[in-house]
Amino acid sequence: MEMKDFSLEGKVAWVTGASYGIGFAIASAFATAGAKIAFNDIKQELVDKGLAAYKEAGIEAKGYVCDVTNEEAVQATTEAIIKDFGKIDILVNNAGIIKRIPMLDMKASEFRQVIDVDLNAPFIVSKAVIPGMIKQGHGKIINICSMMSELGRETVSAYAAAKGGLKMLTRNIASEYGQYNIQCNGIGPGYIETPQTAPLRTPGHPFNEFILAKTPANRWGKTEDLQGPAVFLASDASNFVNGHILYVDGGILAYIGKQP
Ligand code: NAP
Ligand code: GCO
Repeated sequence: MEMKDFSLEGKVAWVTGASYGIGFAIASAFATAGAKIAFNDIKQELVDKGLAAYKEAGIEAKGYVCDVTNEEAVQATTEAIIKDFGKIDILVNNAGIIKRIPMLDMKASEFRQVIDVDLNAPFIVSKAVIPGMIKQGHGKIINICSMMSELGRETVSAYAAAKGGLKMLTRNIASEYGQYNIQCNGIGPGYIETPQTAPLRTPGHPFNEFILAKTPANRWGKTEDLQGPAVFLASDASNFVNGHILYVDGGILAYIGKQP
């Protein structure tokens, strides 16, 4: 093995929902490793915000307005990225939402909306990108899973169902397309400091104390903690890793939790 195996030089990566948060951190790490970056978000102003952030970080990224649940928009964006960059080597299905509502209070339409973004969309985007990966003889797909791919908790029934399904979609893409030298793996972040978890992190919030007690590292994760694992799964260094969910959680899944 050589260190160049971890390089993404000459690669083109599409990270969905990457104007900020985990997607932005992963795309930034890919750029540092040499990749060209395409990202999308659901609104032009978010894409513009992302472009400004990438520029400030010295990263030349191209942004696309695309709702990942819209199959036509995803197909058009896939074609636009391939027209602009010539290919897509790496896809990160990062875009996601959560609705924290007790199941009995959740409308079926709210449940379906979470499933649509967090599970149906990774199917739609992967389906659009895989044919090009087959044609070029290689590809990397990374699905952003969750602790909720393995665990449940109150108020996140839709999200857990979606992320559990995303774990199995990851394994199925690996099974169906591994023969074309396409590796599909997942990253399962623990509890990370991003806008999505901001409501849970207010000092003194019982959930904040709970997560600190459940995490051996005794801290919330930072988006930077996900960068190395993402580069590894996007690089040639992981060409024989397929269908694996890499949990980057500070040890939460291994730990019964600190005694109160
Ligand atoms: P975030 O801060 O809420 O960012 C999510 C991004 O996805 C936003 O840019 C959002 O745009 C975009 N998005 C949402 N729906 C979209 C759609 N239909 N089409 C295109 N873009 C869409 O979330 P995050 O914390 O960075 O999480 C990113 C991923 O990691 C998600 O899949 C999440 O489930 C997962 N995750 C997060 C944590 C954590 O602790 N933060 C842990 C495990 C897994 P808008 O701003 O317009 O909504
Ligand atoms: C929650 C949190 C989690 C994190 C993440 C954990 O409400 O429990 O939002 O779901 O977002 O998915 O891995």
